[in-house]
Amino acid sequence: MELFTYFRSSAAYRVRIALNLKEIPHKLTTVNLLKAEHKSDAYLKLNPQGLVPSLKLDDGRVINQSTAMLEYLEATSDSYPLLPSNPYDAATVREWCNIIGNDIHPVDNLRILKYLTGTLGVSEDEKMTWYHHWIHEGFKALESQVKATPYCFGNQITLADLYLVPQVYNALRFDLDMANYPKIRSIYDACNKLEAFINAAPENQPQE
Ligand SMILES: N[C@@H](CCC(=O)N[C@@H](CS)C(=O)NCC(=O)O)C(=O)O
Repeated sequence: MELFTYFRSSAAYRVRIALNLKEIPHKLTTVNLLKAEHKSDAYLKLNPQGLVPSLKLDDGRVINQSTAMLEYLEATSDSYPLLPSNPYDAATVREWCNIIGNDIHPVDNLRILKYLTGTLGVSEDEKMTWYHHWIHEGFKALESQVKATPYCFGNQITLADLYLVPQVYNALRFDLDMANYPKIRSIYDACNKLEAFINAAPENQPQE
């Protein structure tokens, strides 16, 4: 498989962790967002939305949208299940993934922030207020539900951890005060002791 990725893309980061945990052989190809490589004709043929990541399967077929990739990997790989077997528990894990993937990440994404400051003329301070606000909204709900024993859903790593770690990484990069989220912080620290998470981290990716 070939994952088109960018070191700071949290959607790509989720998939990098899954590929590592499941030990699926893959190649990483950098799409540099700062150089607008995601808007190139070649990349748009792969991903018409011009967003990272994109996953090319061994037979050449392509999957876009990180959630679709994670579901595909979960359905096609027997190794390292990332959802609890009980359907209600699996729904709970998906619920937590969606708080991040559907309700935090889309409104705090690079193109939204650029639209705020560029098209709408919002100041840098106002942009950061927006950014922090939407993370706090989601993290408050997550903090009240996740188990943190030591991972989101107990002692099984689940998809929820794959969504949470990149989002926390991002929050810390933008100086979000994590004082009210001790469980989220401890899950982040527990996951980051594992090789699959360490190898997927932005600082361990090529930037070009
Ligand atoms: N829902 C998409 C989101 C993809 C996405 O927003 N990717 C970001 C990086 S994390 C991106 O490519 N941003 C480029 C831009 O905003 O111009 C997914 O989960 O794959």
